[in-house]
Amino acid sequence: MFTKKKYFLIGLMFILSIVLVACGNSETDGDGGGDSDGDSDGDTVTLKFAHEEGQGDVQDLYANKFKEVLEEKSDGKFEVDVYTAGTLGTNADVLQSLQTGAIELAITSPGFSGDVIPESNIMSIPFLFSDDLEVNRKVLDESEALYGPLAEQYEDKGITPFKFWLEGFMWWTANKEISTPDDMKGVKMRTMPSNLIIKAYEHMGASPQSTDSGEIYTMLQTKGIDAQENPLFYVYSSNFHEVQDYLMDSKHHIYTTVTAANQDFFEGLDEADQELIEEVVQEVNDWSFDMQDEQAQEALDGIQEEEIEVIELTTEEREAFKEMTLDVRDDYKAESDAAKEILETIEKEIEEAEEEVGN
Ligand code: 6CS
Repeated sequence: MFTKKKYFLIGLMFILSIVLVACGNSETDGDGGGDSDGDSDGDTVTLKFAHEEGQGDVQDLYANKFKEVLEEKSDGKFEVDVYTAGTLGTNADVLQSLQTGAIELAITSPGFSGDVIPESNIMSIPFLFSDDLEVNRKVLDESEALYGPLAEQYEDKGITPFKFWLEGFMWWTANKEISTPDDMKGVKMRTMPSNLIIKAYEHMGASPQSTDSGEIYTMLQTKGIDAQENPLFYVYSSNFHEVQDYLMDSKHHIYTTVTAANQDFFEGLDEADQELIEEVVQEVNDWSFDMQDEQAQEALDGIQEEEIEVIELTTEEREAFKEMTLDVRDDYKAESDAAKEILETIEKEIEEAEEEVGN
């Protein structure tokens, strides 16, 4: 559990990070407010790029690849500073900093933006996406629902979303086997804070609790929670396998996220720079699919060396959980006209992609 000393240290780190960001801004701004044009030193523009994971995790590899490619392709005009999780506050703080322009770029996940941009909860509906990652990759890359009405919702909140992408299937880890709705009853399941995720687990009979990612390990260890959901690479790098007995290949969901910019910053760039950034995001996105796959494979190999039982749910078992969560689709559609359009369109797109990729 977190002690007062830990809270004090975390608080201190957060205040320090805010001061650092503010100092960075004041070097070049002179306007005293949140900037949105990057810090420029002569001909070099320094961009702050924050993400939600630790060093060496999928988002960190993505952000560093972006840094490498953009710095090279812009001939040094852009310099990118990558900030890992926690260095600029919580994931909710990062989202807010992206909105205000205190940072220019971020990887921000719907699990954290769902209550700010309710339509982004489309990504949090379990059993919506395919159990074929190639199908999901195609949908995330090309979807009219995502790059039309959903993108508009991000823009209304001051964010330009470039690309939605995936970090692998979500797996359950738990201190008991979970393969039937009966097994799920009353399980204290840790989730990200989005309301829709919490509702979905309530429908499954669990007792969901949202906590900050930094608290998951200790809460599992002290039995404050029984289970959690995350992609394999994250289970492994966070050492959840040390404090859990079962790993369920449930394919109940994919972990999706979005690479985005502060809108004022992006729209303030000239056309050539906008195109360059979009080109680099697309290149890194294409690269990230195999990268996340390799990370998942390495993690599974590592986890299997430990004392943890791996359970693969059958199609029928997965179907039973899916049935229990269908109501959240209605809740999502009731959110707004845009939400209704997004869900109805993406359901069709997933079906079409299943046919195309399957053939
Ligand atoms: O479960 C979480 O909170 C985290 N999971 C991942 C894969 N990325 C960031 C997030 O903090």
